[in-house]
Amino acid sequence: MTNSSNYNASQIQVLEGLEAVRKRPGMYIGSTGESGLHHLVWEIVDNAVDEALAGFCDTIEVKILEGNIVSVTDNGRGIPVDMHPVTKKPAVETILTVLHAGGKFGGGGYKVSGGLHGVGSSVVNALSDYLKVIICKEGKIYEQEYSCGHPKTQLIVTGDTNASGTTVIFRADKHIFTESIAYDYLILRDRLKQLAFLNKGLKISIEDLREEPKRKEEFFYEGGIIEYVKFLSKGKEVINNEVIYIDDNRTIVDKENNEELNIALEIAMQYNKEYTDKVYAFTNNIFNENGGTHEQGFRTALIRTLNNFAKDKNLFKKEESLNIEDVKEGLICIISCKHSNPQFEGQTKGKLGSPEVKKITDAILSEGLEKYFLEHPTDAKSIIEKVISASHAREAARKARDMTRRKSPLDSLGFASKLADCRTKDPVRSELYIVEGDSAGGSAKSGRESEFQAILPLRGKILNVEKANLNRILGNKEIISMIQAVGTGIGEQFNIKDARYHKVIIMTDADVDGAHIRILLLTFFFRFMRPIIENGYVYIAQPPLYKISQGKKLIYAYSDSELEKILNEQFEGTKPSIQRYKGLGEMNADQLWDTTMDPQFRTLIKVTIEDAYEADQTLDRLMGDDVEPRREFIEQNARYVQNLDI
Ligand code: TTJ
Repeated sequence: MTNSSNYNASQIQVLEGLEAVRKRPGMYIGSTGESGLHHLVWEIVDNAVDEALAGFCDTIEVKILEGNIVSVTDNGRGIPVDMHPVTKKPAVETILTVLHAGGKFGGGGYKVSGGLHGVGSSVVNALSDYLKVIICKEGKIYEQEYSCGHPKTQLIVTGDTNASGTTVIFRADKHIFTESIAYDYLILRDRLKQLAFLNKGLKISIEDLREEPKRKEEFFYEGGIIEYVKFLSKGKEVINNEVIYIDDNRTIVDKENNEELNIALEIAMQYNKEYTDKVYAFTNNIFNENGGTHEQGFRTALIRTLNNFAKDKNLFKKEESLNIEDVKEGLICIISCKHSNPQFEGQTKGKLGSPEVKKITDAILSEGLEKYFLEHPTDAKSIIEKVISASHAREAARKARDMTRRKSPLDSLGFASKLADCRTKDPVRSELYIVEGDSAGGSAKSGRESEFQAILPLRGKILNVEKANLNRILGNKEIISMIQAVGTGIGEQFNIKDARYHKVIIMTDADVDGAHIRILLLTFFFRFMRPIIENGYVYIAQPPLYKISQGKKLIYAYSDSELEKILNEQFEGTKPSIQRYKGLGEMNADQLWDTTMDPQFRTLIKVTIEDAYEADQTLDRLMGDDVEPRREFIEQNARYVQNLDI
């Protein structure tokens, strides 16, 4: 009969299709390593997520069973089981055995998430030495088993049920995944959690039953990407308390293809006080690592809206304007686009190419942001202040860079740097002491080991400038000398390889001015040379507070409590002379060497990034208009204060 020969023909085609997958698995899942193995799970999960996106399912359960068998269950409508008129096979069997067949079955209701995604269940079947599908639908339970893509049983009814949904259970073929078929719980967990963030209201659970202790986590976010942003902002000081959330959608007709395009957009964003940004764009739940048209539309709209707002409110000084760097500083943002037919650039879906999305995102964001600013004036003010201050800092950095870029480090600025350099040119051994005051600088120069210790004296004057902002700090000769001495450059031009010293040691007086200089320097390093802190190159010297002497006996104390201890333990019953150092300048060269500079005996405190961040925050408060923070600062440092002349 012609029927049976037809059957054979299509069967052969099917076999060829899935054989191709087994021959070149990399073509379909990228690799047969760890990434490809986990890709199998994503191919199956994507089908369930599609059913959720279509509005028919709200729960997905993923289990890793003993032997690295994976089970994925949804509570959707169930894959169709009706006979396909041409292949004379149930739709589900066709979906699981014919390459790329997914989208063509199920009567048009079958939406495909990321373009090729969602049609890969036959690929998973081909690469699994065991696969079982269980469908609960219209009162019945259906089951079918496969091996390496071939049906091992017919689709059979195994019972009755009131439930509906689909379960796929599979084991990756170890002859294909020769490296390993063991799943990494954390890889699966992180992506499933992300999927839950990206699809609000969808419950996704993951359970690892392979060995003790068994693990189970459930993800469910009513707020969706709002909660994603909160999650990414955890532990950071936020600027707008409430996450800004904008969502809207458009239907347009693509005239070229005479096709209707549905585009839904969600944006959630929040600023924090840090300097880096996290702006992540997704299309149909796929992360677009290289952004694309949604991200471009977002950027132009964000820059334009914030500029307009600042102009309207007269917040710009002269010819100021904000650029992308300014408006992105400290921003955490999720852009999630759901598109009925997205186009990507390149093979990997790393970049959304669909041109219409740029305009749509631009329109939706600017509209939404303007509305938000009207309704949340306090947050709007905080945000605009933040981006303007980011812009000022960048402008200051640019000016400083221009100055430091000139050729001769010594006299190009019309002044000679006071740097007394060390002789060695080996940065690993070299130390730069940044010393407060000319007189201490003098002692340090005479006392140092000039082979590897360089001295840069700074004048204390900058510190009495109450409202020294970074602009002025960077206009300061001493700071410029310091940038030149360190050698790395600053800001975007910074290069750690150019560091001339692997120890940059801040040596200031133990008083309020000294504390202030230290904060200023740390803030400067934090903002413009952060990697030298991160690399552990910045230190704080610990000069002594007291000299205690009696006859030939001489001991230094570095704190009040230490003084007390020394007096009690070493000078009991005597009356030694106690000198309190008001500043480094009171020490002679030998004393400074012995107490603070001699690598054998000195104490250096390595500055952590947290210290520097703290300093940065303190400086912000000190530079503001409030008197209170300055008073607090002085009080906190009062133990160092000799002459309170502020
Ligand atoms: C197709 O259109 C008619 C109603 O059912 C639609 C469908 O296929 N739904 C569907 C597929 N829900 N869940 C799946 C699915 C779930 C898993 C876990 C694995 C696979 C391959 C599909």
